[in-house]
Amino acid sequence: HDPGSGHGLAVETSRPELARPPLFQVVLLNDDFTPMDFVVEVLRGFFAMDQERAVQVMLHVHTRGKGVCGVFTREVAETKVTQVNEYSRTHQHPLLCTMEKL
Ligand code: TYC
Repeated sequence: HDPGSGHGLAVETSRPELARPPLFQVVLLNDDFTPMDFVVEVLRGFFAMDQERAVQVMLHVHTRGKGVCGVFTREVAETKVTQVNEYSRTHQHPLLCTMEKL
């Protein structure tokens, strides 16, 4: 969109390709104590998963040891990790959330 400036010169003359920001996986780790239902609620509440997807991811983490909750830019990933870990500690569960650069 170029509204112009009234003197005939284009305001936007090129469309340089913007650099893509680095992406980070937010990862959930398994432990022996956090209840499965709590993990499902975390995946639904912080990562916008429906019940079926949240159970799938929870069971993947439970059986494989870790699993990806989502892929985000650095600041969003850091915020998710902090919020999930604070929420888990508030509820006295040892659930751990981390991030890994793609
Ligand atoms: N292993 C836990 C249990 O048997 C469930 C669990 C799943 C915990 C995923 C953490 O990230 C996790 N209650």
